[in-house]
Amino acid sequence: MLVAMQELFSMTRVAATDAVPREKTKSVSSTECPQFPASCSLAVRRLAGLLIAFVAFSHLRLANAQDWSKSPGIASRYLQDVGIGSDAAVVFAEEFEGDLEEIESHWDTVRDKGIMSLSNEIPPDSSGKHSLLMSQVAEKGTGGDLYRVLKGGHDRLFTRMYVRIADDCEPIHHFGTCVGGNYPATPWPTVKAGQPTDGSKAFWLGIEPFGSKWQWDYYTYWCDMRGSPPRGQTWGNSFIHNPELVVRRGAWTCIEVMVLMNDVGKSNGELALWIDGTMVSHLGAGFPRGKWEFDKFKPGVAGEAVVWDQTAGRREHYQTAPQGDPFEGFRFRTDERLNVNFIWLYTYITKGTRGHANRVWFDDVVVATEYIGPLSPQKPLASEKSKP
Ligand SMILES: [Ca+2]
Repeated sequence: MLVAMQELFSMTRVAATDAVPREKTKSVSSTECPQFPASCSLAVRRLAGLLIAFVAFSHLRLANAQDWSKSPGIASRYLQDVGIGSDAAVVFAEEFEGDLEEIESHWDTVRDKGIMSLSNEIPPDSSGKHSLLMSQVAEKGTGGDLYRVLKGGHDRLFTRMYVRIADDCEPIHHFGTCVGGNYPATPWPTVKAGQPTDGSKAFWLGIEPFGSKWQWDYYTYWCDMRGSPPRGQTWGNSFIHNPELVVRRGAWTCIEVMVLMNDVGKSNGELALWIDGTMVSHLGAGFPRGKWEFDKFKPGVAGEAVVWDQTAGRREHYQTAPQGDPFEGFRFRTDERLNVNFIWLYTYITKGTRGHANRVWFDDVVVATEYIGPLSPQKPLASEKSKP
């Protein structure tokens, strides 16, 4: 049974890695996951998309959105995360304490245990003694995986974790910080790169350190994701493009991402991202304004935009509104049974200097239905408070 699982897991990863060379990916027809009939022109579809965004925006789930944006977070009630796992809103917490065998039992799939070890490096304000170190040796495998099913799944989920990428780490091809959903749920990763997902079966996204740019951004797959020339192939769509959002190698970083599933038939799904407790991105139906450049949405940018018209099989250039066009929101699913039901921590490094160890540490992972926030420091002792 175990072997069968490993073989299947291996096959799924091969499927993902095979798709990496961009030019070798098959062309994807819009009919594979049609938001609109294929016979509609791009202009009509864009207009319809804007109307959907407007309607969704007019019914924006502001109450839903605002409750967490003003919240201090669950972690504020559990100093150094002590006891946070018992909070009613927390669905999973991993501190990487105890021995490796016990830690592995918390996860449904653990791949390449040989590169994993416990490390004495821990985030500031962490209560523990260890973090998990993945040390991938260049040209000896591609990295490791920790994957867990979140039983039953959730329509709104926050995932917070601390990551530390070594100061001498070489560019990372893909990285998790990955959350997503499969219907039905699978106890191992089944993502397929290079094509939109089936809206009734899957979606996923990671917060990634984007190659040699070392810049945090989303890497998102869903059924309406945008494509690129020359054949409309799709790779993880990104939504930030802020050169100031630099990955600080050698330092611990707190990453928290929120996924809000759409109502079936609407594009009112949302994503939000916090880095070290500061919200750096929030996207939903009607916000922010910006423009598309193929598979990249650039917030705050207006002017000439370009998309790949899947129906006509060509580029289409157009001018945005003066302040940019409102983002249309996410239609992650076409079936309400699809929700957020997995978390996946991994490194995937395909190039590097032979023999060089590319090290990444993970710690203090919390998954919850409410905003979590960064670790809260231990309160100073009364005697320290009184010091001048
Ligand atoms: Ca720990």
